[in-house]
Amino acid sequence: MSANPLEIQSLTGLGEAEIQQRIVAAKQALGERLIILGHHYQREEVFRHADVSGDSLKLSRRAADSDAEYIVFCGVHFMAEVADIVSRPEQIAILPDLAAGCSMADMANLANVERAWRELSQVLAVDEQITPVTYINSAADLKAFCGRHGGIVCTSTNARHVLDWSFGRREKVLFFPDQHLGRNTAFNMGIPLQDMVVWDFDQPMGGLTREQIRGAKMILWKGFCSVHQMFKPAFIDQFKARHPETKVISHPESSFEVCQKSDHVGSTEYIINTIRDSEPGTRWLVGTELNLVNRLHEQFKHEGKFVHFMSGTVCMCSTMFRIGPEALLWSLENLVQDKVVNQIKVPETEAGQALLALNRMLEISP
Ligand code: CIZ
Ligand code: SF4
Repeated sequence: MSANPLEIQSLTGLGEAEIQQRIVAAKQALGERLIILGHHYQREEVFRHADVSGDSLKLSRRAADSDAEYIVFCGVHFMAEVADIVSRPEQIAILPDLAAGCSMADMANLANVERAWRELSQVLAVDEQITPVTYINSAADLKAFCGRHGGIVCTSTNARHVLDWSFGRREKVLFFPDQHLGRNTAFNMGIPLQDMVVWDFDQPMGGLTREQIRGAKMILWKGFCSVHQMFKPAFIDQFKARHPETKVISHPESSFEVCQKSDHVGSTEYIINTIRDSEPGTRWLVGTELNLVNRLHEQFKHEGKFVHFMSGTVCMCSTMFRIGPEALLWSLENLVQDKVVNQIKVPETEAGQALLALNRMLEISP
C-alpha cells in the first residue's frame, strides 16, 4: 500500500498539538516493534520523535543493528532504501512520504552510469583501472553497480577513507553523483585540480577527449546539491567584514570556492561536533541545510555561541521537508492497525549487490 494523499490531507485539518500527541501515542502503542530514524536535516516537529538522529552513516549502522520490526525513516528515499538493504529480510523500512527524494541523487541514473562505463571502456580497461564510487545519496541500483564492479559507497563522513581504499586498488576513480564532495575530498588528499575532470552525462564521452580521460585520476560526475550550491564565497567575505572573528564551517557538498574559504569542512556529524566542542563566545558561519543550522543556533545560544546561516535567503532541502508530522502520524497509525504503508523494498538481487558496496564502506569507516 502506498501513500494516500487524501488520508494524509484529512490529518492536516487537525491542530498541531493533537498531531503531536497522537504521534506520541502511536509510538507508545508500537513500543519496541518500532524505531524512528531521523536525519539531521529533518524539521523540528518531526525530528523530535526520532529514537536515533544522525547522518546517513550513523543511521545506516543503526538500521543494521536494530531489532525493530518497523524502521520508519524520517529522511529521504535513498536512506530508506539503505535501511531496507542493511536490515534483515523480515524487517520493514518505511518512508512516511514517498515524494521525499533527493534532487542530487536523481542526477545520476543507471542508464547514464552504464553508458559512461561503456564509453570509458573504449579508452581504459575499466574494471582494472577505475573504482566506481557512489555517494550514499544515490539510488540502490547505482550502489548495486558499484557492488558488481569492485566499487564502494561513501558518505561525507568517510569520503576520504573511501578514496584512500579506492586508490589503493585502482589508479582512477569515477565518482558520482556529487562533483563537489569528490573534488573537495580529493583536493584535500593532495590530488591537484588538473588531475580531475568533470563527466557531463548529457554529452558523448562525457564531453571529454581521450587524452583528458587518460590523464585524469578523478572523473567527477556533473551532479550537485541544489541546497549547498546556494552558498557563495562573497557572502563569507561580507559576513567576515562585519565579524572578523567568525569561524567558517561548510559541508563538502558546497562548492570548491566556498570550501577553500572555510576554516573547517565536513559532514553534518562533524559540523555538530566541532561547534559543540568550541569555546563559548565563538561565532560560526555554517554552510549546510537550514533546519540543522537553526537547531544548532537554538542548542548552542545558551552556551554563548553564535551560529549563523551562510545565506540571506531561506535555502532548505524541500524534499527533506516533505516528511511532515501528518505523514509521520499517518504511517504510524497505520502500523498500529497492522497496516504497512509506504514500504521501501529493494529487489533482492539489486539489494545483494548494493550490500557488497555498502559493507565495503562500513568495514573501512571510522
Ligand atoms: O550523509 C548524510 O547524512 C548527509 C546527506 C549529509 C551529511 O554530511 O551528514
Ligand atoms: Fe539531497 Fe541536497 Fe537535500 Fe541532501 S540537502 S537530501 S543532497 S537535495
